[in-house]
Amino acid sequence: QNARYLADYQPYPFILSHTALDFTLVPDATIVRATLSLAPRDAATGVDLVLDGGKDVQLLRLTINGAEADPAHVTRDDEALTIAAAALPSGPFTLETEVQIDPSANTAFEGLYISGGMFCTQCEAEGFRHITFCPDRPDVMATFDVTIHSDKPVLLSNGNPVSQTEGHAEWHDPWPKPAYLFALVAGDLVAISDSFTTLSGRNVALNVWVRPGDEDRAGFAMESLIKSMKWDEDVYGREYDLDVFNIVAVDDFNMGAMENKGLNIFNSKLVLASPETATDLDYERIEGVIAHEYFHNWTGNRITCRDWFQLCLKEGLTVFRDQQFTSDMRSAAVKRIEDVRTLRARQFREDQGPLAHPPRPDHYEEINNFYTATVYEKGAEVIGMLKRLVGDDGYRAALDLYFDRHDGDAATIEDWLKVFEDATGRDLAQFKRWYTDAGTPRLTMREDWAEGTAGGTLTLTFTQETPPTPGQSDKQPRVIPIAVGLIGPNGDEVAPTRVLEMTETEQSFAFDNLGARPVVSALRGFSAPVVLDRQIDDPTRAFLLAHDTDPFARWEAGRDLALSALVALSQGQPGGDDYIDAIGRLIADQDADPAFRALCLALPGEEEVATRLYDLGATPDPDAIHAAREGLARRVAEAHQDLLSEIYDRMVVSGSYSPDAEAAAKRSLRIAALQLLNRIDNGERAEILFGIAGNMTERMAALACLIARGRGQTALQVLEEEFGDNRLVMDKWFTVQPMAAPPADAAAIAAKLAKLPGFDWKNPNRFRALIGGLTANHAGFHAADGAGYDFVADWLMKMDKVNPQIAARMSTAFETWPRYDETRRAKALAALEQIAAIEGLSRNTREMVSRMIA
Ligand code: HT7
Ligand code: ZN
Repeated sequence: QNARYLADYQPYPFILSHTALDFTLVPDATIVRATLSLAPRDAATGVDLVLDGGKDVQLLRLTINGAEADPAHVTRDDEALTIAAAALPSGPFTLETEVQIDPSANTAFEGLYISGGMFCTQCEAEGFRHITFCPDRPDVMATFDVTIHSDKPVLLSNGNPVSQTEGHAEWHDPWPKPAYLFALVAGDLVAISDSFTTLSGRNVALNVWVRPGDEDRAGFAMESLIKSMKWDEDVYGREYDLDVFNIVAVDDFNMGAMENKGLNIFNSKLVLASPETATDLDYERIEGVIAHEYFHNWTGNRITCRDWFQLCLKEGLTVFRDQQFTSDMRSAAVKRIEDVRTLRARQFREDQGPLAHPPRPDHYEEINNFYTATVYEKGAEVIGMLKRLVGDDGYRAALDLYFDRHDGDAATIEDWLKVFEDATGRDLAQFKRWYTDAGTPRLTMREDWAEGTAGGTLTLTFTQETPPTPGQSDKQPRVIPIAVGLIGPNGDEVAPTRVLEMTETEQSFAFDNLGARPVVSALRGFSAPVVLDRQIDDPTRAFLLAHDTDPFARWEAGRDLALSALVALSQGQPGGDDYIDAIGRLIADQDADPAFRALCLALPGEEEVATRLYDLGATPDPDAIHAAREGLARRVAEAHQDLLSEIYDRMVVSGSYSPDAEAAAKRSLRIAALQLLNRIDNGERAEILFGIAGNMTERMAALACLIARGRGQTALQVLEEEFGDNRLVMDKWFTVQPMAAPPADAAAIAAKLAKLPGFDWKNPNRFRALIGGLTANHAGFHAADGAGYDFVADWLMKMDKVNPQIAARMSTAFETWPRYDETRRAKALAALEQIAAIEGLSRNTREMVSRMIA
């Protein structure tokens, strides 16, 4: 009922040209003096000046043009400070405030807070209003001067350093920016430093700041930063624009990282890495997120969003750019498959449930609830489709125009689409539905083969339909690029990839002169974020797995084969023989990329099987799915024991550890083999590997295998003794136990771990580690007795009082509850209703829970 609407947008009635801030940092009594240079946007209209400011900001003094404001003209509520129009000059004026805040009491980690003795900030989306009074909206942009007084040795803010003396630092940011990009850090930090010479020859000082003792784990982050800076110049022609770029690692952080201008703040798990403490996946994520935040300097900072409804303008585009970067740094085929897996697991799940919303929502209650897979990952997919439709040259021309036309702007999705229209001459009115409509389109493909005509004609007829989503019952057809190739009966490609542009509800496309009936390789490269339904049998899937030239479509064929087996088995029917045969041929194919083979060897997760069953109109039974998956994995291991053992023995990476793609690919194949063999060797290989592995990738994989076999205790103890004081490793220790446990034990294990003194639950990483570990165990979280639901609900209620953002985000574990059987549904609903009934529940969690039970 407190929703904000896109349709209500009005520009801010004042122009803020400059913000000067002066901080005297004291943990429980920080003083902030702000000087805002303001002018009415339209001198004729006398409107009140409304400044955002939370109730945690205590106003000490307020002056306008140096004169104390008359209290009769100043009103205050929990969210804002209002100065009556009568008290405001008709031309430009200076407004000064002095406020007091208490960073030591800030457990929500929004605004200025303390992490491990270090002062730091998080202002996106609306955190700046917890620091001082201001127009806290992205379309109000100003240059900044910041002065910091503190006894901490390192004092950082945005922009370029102006002066640094003991206890005092001054920073100037010449680039106008919204308040959400403001940042300040003060702490006992050390830097690893380097430099970068830009395209036009400017020298930029680079620093990665960490706690003393962590320096030897920051090198990979620095390497990743340098690669990102170079890539953005090479691929997008974008140059960095300040004299210094600082990255700071902090332990308490609500999300992954934040792109504050010139001063990126990172969750320490996305900065710190060494072979002994970080996995290959950690390294890949660090590289990707460092790139993502760096790329925001242009797509987010130089061009920002007009309002938060436009969030996907910066996030979708920046995710798309970081995906391109990773494809260039590593294997493009593997990256595409990984991205599609993430999209389906997170965004399709969102689109199919009560939390579905368009990439550009038109209303929200709490913007922090809209940093979602739909805004980020689907936002990126939509850009991928645009690029596919306009071609690489059209995309480059449109992006060049976007940077030229909108540099310094707070832009909208309409602005974004207009540059594509202007640069390519294409009408994107229908394409816009991808931004405004929620839901995943279902595409049905029918094949008609006519032998005599034109030397053999195959006609593909597609129909599209998007199921209703909350608030959107009727959906119009969208433009869907469908990449199709054809494979002849002998396995040769007879028609290379062609992108069919579907614009109608039903549409046919013909392929002539084919001679013999080919097999269709459809939706190559996952050319559109849709669910494709087609009549296809297992032998044809196996054929595509063996012959398709498109790596995504090839992997997809194997995955479909596995899913069809798991669906049958979980419903008590026979299945899996075709899969086992086909996967045997693939494992034996020494020429295939090890990372690709590893992806094909990993069976679909239990939640994925549940989704497929639900798509087919069945009610998923988590226990039956678990048993089916375990059974199939065991049969694969038994059938291919020799091949798998050979892979396991051969895929050893010699020499010292390197996180590069090639070495990581070998390890991933070795681990995929281990995970299958673990079903028949009772954890013997895993035990040996855990003891001898010199890297965390193999140790964690081995540990998970041991836990799954009920013999993880010794290894867990060893890890704890070795790394008890390493937060990031201990997070893994907390996650893996409920995640890899047999489902029946998972909730009890999580409950036991929650009682340990090491469960520092106010730390977002530790909370996510344990609660997320349980919710990642599909049959464990959805245990029929409701123990998983109750445990998670109890902790969400506790966390909500301390950190609403984290509670609200983690509540999405419940978003699939309507899929399950009546008993589970009743238990999940009871848990959600218990949360909803809490008095004083945060706006964040209230919005999420009420959408889930609506
Ligand atoms: N733009 C940032 C999003 C963000 C955030 C980051 C950290 C803590 C709270 C936050 N709220 C929103 C990160 C990004 O997507 O790049
Ligand atoms: Zn981002």
